[in-house]
This record gives sequence, C-alpha cells and structure tokens, in this order.
Amino acid sequence: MTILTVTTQPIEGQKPGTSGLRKKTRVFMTTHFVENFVHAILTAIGGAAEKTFVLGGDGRYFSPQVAQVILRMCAAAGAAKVIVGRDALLSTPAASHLIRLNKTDGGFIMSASHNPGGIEEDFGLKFNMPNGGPAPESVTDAIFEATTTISEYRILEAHDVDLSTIGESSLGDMKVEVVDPVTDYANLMETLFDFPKLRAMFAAGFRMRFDAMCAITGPYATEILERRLGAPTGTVVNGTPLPDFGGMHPDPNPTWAKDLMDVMFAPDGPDFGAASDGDGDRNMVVGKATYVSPSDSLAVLAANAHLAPGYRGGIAGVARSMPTSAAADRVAEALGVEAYETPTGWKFFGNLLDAGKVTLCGEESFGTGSNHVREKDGLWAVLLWLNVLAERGQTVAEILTEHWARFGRNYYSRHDYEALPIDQANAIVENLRARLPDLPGTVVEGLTVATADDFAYTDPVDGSVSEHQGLRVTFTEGSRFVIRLSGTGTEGATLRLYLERYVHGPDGLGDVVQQALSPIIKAADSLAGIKAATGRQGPDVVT
Ligand code: G16
Repeated sequence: MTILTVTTQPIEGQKPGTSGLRKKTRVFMTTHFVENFVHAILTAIGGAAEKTFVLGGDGRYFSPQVAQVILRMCAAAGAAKVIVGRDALLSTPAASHLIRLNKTDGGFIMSASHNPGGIEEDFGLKFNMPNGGPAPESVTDAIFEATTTISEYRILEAHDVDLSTIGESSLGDMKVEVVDPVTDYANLMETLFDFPKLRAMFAAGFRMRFDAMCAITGPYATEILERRLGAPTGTVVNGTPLPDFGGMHPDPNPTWAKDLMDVMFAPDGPDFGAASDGDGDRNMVVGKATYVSPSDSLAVLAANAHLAPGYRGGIAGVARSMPTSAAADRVAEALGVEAYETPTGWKFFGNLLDAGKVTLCGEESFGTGSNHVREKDGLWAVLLWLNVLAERGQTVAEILTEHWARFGRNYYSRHDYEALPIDQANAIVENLRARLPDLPGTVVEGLTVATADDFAYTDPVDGSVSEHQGLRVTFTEGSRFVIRLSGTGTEGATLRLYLERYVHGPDGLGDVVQQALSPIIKAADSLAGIKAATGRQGPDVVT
C-alpha cells in the first residue's frame, strides 16, 4: 500500500472550542477539511508512531467516512493499532473508558455532542488524551497552531476497512481492532452500582422511561437497563442511533426532551425519567412530576454517592464549573471535603480527577461524572440516581425536598440567546466587562452589587491560567448572575445568562424558579442590556 503525500494549505476556522472542533457538516465535507484537522492533531501530540488509539463516535452523518480517513492517516503516520467501536460507534464516556482500559495513547471522538446531526446540521471531532479526558488547552492551542501552518499531510492509499465485524484486521502495518461498543462500558457500570438491588427494584414494579433521542445511548441503555437490570422492554425509547437522530435535537433539557417531560408530568407518569444527548455524556433526570436541575442533581449525587458500591468510601472532593450553582459546595462543606470551581469545559476537571482531589464533577449544562472515566457520563448519572432511589426507598421529589431542607436551595436557571450576530454578542460582553470595576456598591432593580469580575482560573495541579471565562456579578443578598459566550455553537454566537439565588431552608417561594429569580433577571438585563442590544423579547432556550 502506498502512502500519499498530499499538498494542502491552512483552512480558516479550525480552532477547537469548548469541546473539540464543531462546524456545519458541509464545512467538514469540504476538501482537505478533515485531513488538515487530523494532521494537526497528530502533529500536536508529537506524531503517531508506534501509538495505539481509540476511535468512535455518536454515529452522526459523515462519521463512517471520517473514520476511514482517520484510520488511513494514523496508518500513514506509523500508528501501531486503532481500537474502533463496531460501525465506528462509541459514546463519549465509553471511548474515555476504552482509552483508559487499554492504556492507549488517546482517542478520536466524532461527535458534535447535543448539536443536531445530518448533512445540513453539525459535525464535530475531538481528541482525548491518554488519561481518557478531553485535550487540555495547551494541546488544543497546539492543534490550532498546526492548522495555521500546514502545507501537506500523509494518508495511506487503501480500501475502506470493514468496521461492521468484531475482530482484528490490518491496514498497511497498522492493526485495526473492531470491538463491541457496549460490553466494556456496561461491565464497568456493574462494578460501580448495586445491580442486584436495581434488578429487584425493577422486578417490584419500578417504572422508568429513558429517552435516548435516537442517539448513541440507545444500545447502552437497552443493554444495561433492559437486559442486565430487567426493566421492561420499552423502558428505553428512541433507542436506535440514526445518522440524523431521527430529526431530533438530542439535547437533554426540558425544551428538547419535551416528550419525556410530558410523560413524566402526566397523571400516570413513571417513577423516574431520563434523557441523554448525541454522544451520551449529558443527562437530564426527572422524577414523577419533578424536574431536577443539573446543579441540584450534582449536589444530590454528591450527598448520596456513598450509597452506591463504587463510592462507599466517600468522595474526595467535588468540582463544578463556575456558572454551575453553588449547591454542590454546600454539600462539600457538610461532608468536610474540598469544592473546586473551574471554567466551563470538562477538560478542566481532568487534572483534579487525576490528582485524586475530586471524585465527582458536574456542570449546569446537564453534565455529571466521576473518576471512573475522564468525561461526563449520562448513563452513569442515571444509574447513580437509580442506586440512590433504591437505597433510600423515596421518590425523587422527597429526596429533593429533604435535600433543600438540609442544605438550603439554590434557585437556578440558564437563559440562552442563540444565533446572535457575533459582533452584537461580543459588544454586550465587552460593554459589561468595561463596567465591572465600577459596579460594586451600585443598586440595580433594588439589588446592591457586592462583587463584579471576569473569572480567571489557575489550575491547582499544573498552575496553568485560563482567563476571561465569564463575567460574574454577585449581589449582597447572595444571588448572582454570570454572562459568557458559548464555545460549542456553530451558528453566530450564543449568549448564556446564568442566574442563581440562594434561599436558606423552606422559603415559601414554591417551585416557581423563574419567579424566584425575577429580581436577578431584571437586574442582569438592566446591567447588560441584552434585550435592548439584541431586540429580542427574551431568551430562546430556558433551562
Ligand atoms: C461541552 C463541554 C461542557 C460544557 C458544554 C457547554 O459539552 O464538554 O463542559 O459545559 O459544552 O459549553 P458552552 O457553554 O461553551 O457551549 P458537550 O456535551 O457539548 O460536549
């Protein structure tokens, strides 16, 4: 087989965002786009010679073709072996697990996560490190740098590798091992949770609905929930991964998983509901007529993790992204363990997990995970919730009510303004940033500003500094808002406004989150002028 050296030139816009490179699929389909980016990854990690990688993704449109390009480029670069999920399928947490389990040199994950799939929708590619976690900023910066100087790449001239059959084959001098995407991951879950107890709970009539949204978690959830735990057939809905996710927007939140919300809030709704995203790292959990916000989910799981076999010894610490509510911090304080506040992006948890400083991590963006892998993990969160429910013998609503009574409640919501003109979004952020030093002491809509800053993070393990990670304004009575631009969108700019208000103990505000937050919503708009600048009446998505 011949190795071709292909002349190319830098392509603009190959800068990885919060989680890898995400673009419209048609952009990825343009000449050399994939090859340039893969070459840049291989350059940034110091080449592929003698290395072993993992490869898989959420099965979205264009993945089969990209998988073959990655294999041929790895072969041309002298890689020893690539372990591929059958049909190039792997959820993000399963990929992270395979990278670690096989002590490989990292892995390629083809996904644009919760973004819709299809030729007119989104595609994405990211590289995870040998620890199983997303490449840190030092590596993504090096990848970007390499995309700006590329002049040629090398690729093996070869036929497509058959990825539909489990087993080993060769591509030039490189081995390709096709593995079942589910088995190793399901086995890992069995070591962490009390499967006999969960089986007994389902056998006793516990009713659950898991909406896989036609994305990657279908096969995982079917194997674990229906086969290994004996939940009735039909517990998993939309369980077959489709290249366009059946036209769904696989983003597990009350807006996009509305079908699930409707079922859970119906009079005869099941005891527990959950949804997952395109690549299986996000989760939304819902009790009977009870929505659990991701920030509360992290806090409840931190307070109860010791009830599951994998966490019996307790947790070392908890980390959350800065815009996530401080609910988990209160649990950490009560447990006497450290709480860390990182920038948005799972990559920032990696060092804390590797150093053993934290066991659980979570984000407001429907992400929760632990030290079992180095990615957030949707099904893991669902199984931990099930384990907690089985041990406590209470409903989700009862658990939440007791949690708030003990720790107080952080009312929390995120308002997204999507597809804004980039200049307009930048101007909103820049204007507010310029005013930050003058804000303390100012009274806005009846609230007094206590602090105002632009969040910067110094990694406590390697000392690396990440600046401009979100503007935060706190008020004297303990509430706050945060504004930042999303790093995962593919169209214009998405402005995220995060709102939080802490209430100690029972407060008489009822369960109306937006009402509880309305003073902060008004103050944020008054200070940032979002409605005036955008001409929008309100956010596009509220979570
Ligand atoms: C990614 C990151 C998360 C982040 C989320 C939203 O999730 O891994 O850490 O919280 O994006 O980021 P942003 O606010 O910049 O859009 P996923 O599930 O999309 O990979």
